[in-house]
Amino acid sequence: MRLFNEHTLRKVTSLNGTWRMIPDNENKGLELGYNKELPGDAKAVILPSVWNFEEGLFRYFGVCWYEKDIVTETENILISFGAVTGYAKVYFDGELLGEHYGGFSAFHFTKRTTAGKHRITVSVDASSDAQTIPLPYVDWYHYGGIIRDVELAELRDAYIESAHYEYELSPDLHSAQVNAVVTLYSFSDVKVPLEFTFDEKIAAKTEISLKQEEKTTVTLGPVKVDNVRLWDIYRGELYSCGVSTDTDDLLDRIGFRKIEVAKKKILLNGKEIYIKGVNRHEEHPDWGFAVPAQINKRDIEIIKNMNCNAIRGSHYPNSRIFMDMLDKEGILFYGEIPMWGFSADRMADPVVLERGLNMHREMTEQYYNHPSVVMWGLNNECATNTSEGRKLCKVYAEHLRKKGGNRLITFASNVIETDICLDLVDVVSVNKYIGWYGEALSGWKKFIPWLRTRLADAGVPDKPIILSEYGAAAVYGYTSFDEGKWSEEYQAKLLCEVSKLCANEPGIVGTYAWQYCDIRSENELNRARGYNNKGLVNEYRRPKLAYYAIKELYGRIK
Ligand code: ADA
Repeated sequence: MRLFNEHTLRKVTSLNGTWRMIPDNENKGLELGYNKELPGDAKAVILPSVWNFEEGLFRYFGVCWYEKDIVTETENILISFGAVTGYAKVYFDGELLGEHYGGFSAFHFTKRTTAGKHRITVSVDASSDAQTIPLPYVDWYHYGGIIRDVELAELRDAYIESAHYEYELSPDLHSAQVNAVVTLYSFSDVKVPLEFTFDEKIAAKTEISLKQEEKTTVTLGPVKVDNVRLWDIYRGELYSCGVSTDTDDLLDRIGFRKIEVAKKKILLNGKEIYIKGVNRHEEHPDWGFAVPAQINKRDIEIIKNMNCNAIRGSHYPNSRIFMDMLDKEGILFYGEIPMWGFSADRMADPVVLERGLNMHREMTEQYYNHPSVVMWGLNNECATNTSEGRKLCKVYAEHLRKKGGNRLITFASNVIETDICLDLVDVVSVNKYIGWYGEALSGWKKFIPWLRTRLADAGVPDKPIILSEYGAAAVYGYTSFDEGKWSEEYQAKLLCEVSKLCANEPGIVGTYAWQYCDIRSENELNRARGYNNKGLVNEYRRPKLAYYAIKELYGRIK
């Protein structure tokens, strides 16, 4: 689901709603023929959703099978999934159609078939091991399921798989040249007309020959845009654009903006900015990862109300509709893959490297046109102080520089003292929990100015620094005069003191408080209530004292 219609020509039907589902604890579904027909005791579930809220499945992290019967009117179809947590295998009338690994990005499969009744079956494996991303141990919950929209598109011979709008702004940022880079796929050898529309006007036209079962990429344009309305913080200036053949189309929106670093600063459209951010998990206690669009919208309202101008999508790609909303509201987004807490030996595993790279490929591909995405994160709190970590970071950074568009590159380091990857990025991001784990709150006063010394020692004196995580847990409703740990007072005090120190420190260009809302955590033993309680609002989005304190403070920072 997007915030606008992506198609007016292509016939798309939502496959959300009722499916049949059954857990497969022993992973014997294929042997038992689940791919052809699920057993009679499969139960009805409503998608998108996580299975953990179905009776008896709260702590189930294995395989589940889903099945739905569909009727098609054409021979060529495309089945798309917004996201399926873990490993998905998709069967069409019992035959394997394709597989996809990675829980937070979209994927699709095409099929040439006959018009009529068909069956789609999906096995979803949400288990984790030493080679999965994320690993078994994380500080959030491993929900399983088909967590984002499922759609069926009925196609003619050719369809538009993707369209990237690449633009170059003039040095004064007053005009731009835009090209549409379009990838098409065809079920047969055909010649199709192709049109690029920009801001409701036809910008370029051509005719292209497509080969059967092949992808073809063409560039259309450039179109010149004068008097550009720039996309900026709180100014979601968007231009509609689209490409179409005679039978298919793909519509989108872009925003013109320029993000760069210059001598310890981040510049947006040539002007210095200060990031007033929060970390946010796309999670809700009653919906898991299948957060309804209405809650996503409300989250943005609450975050904007707190005078934030930025969100870090910790720790995985968020839903497209959420990205559309950020584009419209003019909020900056920092996107990353769920590579959280990987040790050197895990990062040295070629399976991990390739899986992570593929997740980056999908994230850059799917987020390409979103102006709100200004920063890519390679990973979070990994062994970036080791040669294994450096090797992996180099591969990901190279990919992002080539394919990521005009975005800054970073990663969140919790080993800043010994990190050896700082030269690979545009912005140095630091996670630190002084005042919560270990050291006393007063430690921040030394730590913040020390960061600049550390960067100089690391040979990167001019890189801007962001505090990508800092915070303290507060159990919602627990208040106390003594400002003790777990109280709302202590949390508010810590967040404000640190945010203020950062705002007054030259070379620190922003903060992402940890975290927007309380989230359910795997780390039950160390987490009161089984939640990470460092939210500025609780899991039901009710404000704690820190919410008002940060709102007031961020309101004062220019
Ligand atoms: C880490 C991690 C977060 C969260 C946080 C905490 O920095 O990146 O996901 O677990 O610690 O609350 O301890």
